[in-house]
Amino acid sequence: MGKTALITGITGQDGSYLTEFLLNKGYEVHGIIRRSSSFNTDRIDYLFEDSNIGNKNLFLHHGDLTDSSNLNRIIEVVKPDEVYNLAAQSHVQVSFEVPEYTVEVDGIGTIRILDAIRKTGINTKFYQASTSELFGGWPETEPQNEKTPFYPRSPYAAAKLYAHWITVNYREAYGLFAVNGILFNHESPRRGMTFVTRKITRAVARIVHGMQDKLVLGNLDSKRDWGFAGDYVRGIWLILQQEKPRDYVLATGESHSVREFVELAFKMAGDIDIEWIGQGVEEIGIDSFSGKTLVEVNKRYFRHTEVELLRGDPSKAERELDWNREVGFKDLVYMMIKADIDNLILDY
Ligand code: NDP
Ligand code: GDR
Repeated sequence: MGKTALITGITGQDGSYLTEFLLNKGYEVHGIIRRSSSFNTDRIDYLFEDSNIGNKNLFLHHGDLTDSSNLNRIIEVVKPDEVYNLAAQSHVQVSFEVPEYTVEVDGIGTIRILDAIRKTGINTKFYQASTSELFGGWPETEPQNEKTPFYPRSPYAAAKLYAHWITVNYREAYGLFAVNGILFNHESPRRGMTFVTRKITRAVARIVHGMQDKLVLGNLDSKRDWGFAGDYVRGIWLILQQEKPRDYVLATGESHSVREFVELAFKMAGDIDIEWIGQGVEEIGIDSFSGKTLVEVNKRYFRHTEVELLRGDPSKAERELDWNREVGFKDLVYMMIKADIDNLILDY
């Protein structure tokens, strides 16, 4: 008999990759989706279209992390061997606008699931989607690892900090197999369009094809450790396969600025060299050949408190999980820009 997994956030970027990964491993996968006035299963629809999977090994349940009644019921009915808690209001900037909702979902939502597991007494392993945002991105702390002190810099990170520690607490207090994966940024062609990488690749594809004039961004100098989501869901699964419940950092160990990402995307999509002129909100990026302005800065995308520099140290995961990322930075940018160009051609 294969194992049964329950995934919250199955309709998100990571949820879709993890579902595909687990189905390929022979799991029966159950996912929790929110009721929505429009379809919200785009990222996993292709799995249902596969006649070997659809309606056989993949099942969806309506629910919400703000409602413990459904979580208790679903956990009782599904009796999962593994629970992956990926659901979240995951946008850092948006968390400044909806701080209370963010903690309700990302913080309290986590205890709702943990407590449902504890009360039902089901023997299951629990994975919590923890984040590099917990570190705060202070340059003197890089590369950040499992021992780096936390310093959350947003309502999102503060909510995730609670979720992180309550996961540790339920492990220690009740002996649950409950673990955190402290994941650095991971991206893909399925990344939400308002996160900076996808915002860039989508806009650059459109600009190069004459469908958009410019790309408007916030802080060009923040640095992130960007990996590929497909590599990270493999790491997530490995974390739950260990004998002992332990928390792990997953990262590439490399860091690049938003500015570098923009330059590479334009180069790959249209052989365009970007030249930067001016400073702060006055800074623009021009096509060095035509002189046309292609990038502008607008302070509305600046964060109240910024996480300046993230670069992770994945050596514990490499050593103990035998995990390594396969996709490097340039391949990731290429994969995303190519997919966005292909999407335009398909739409056309
Ligand atoms: P996404 O934003 O792509 O997906 C979030 C998922 O959560 C969606 O399925 C969304 O549903 C669901 N969701 C949101 N609110 C609720 C709610 N109230 N009840 C139930 N479900 C809800 O995130 P990612 O896939 O990128 O990330 C997965 C997890 O990993 C998140 O917890 C994120 O914070 C964390 N993380 C992500 C990193 C990254 O770089 N991607 C790095 C570190 C941590 P819907 O589709 O209906 O909106
Ligand atoms: P992040 O991702 O905040 O790291 O959180 P995001 O892509 O939103 O921002 C990365 C950096 O880019 C800067 N930036 C912009 N960001 C956005 N979204 N839009 C812009 O126009 C823009 N211009 C510059 C930001 O200031 C920031 O420094 C992601 C999410 O997936 C979290 O859920 C996850 O926990 C962390 O990664 C690890």
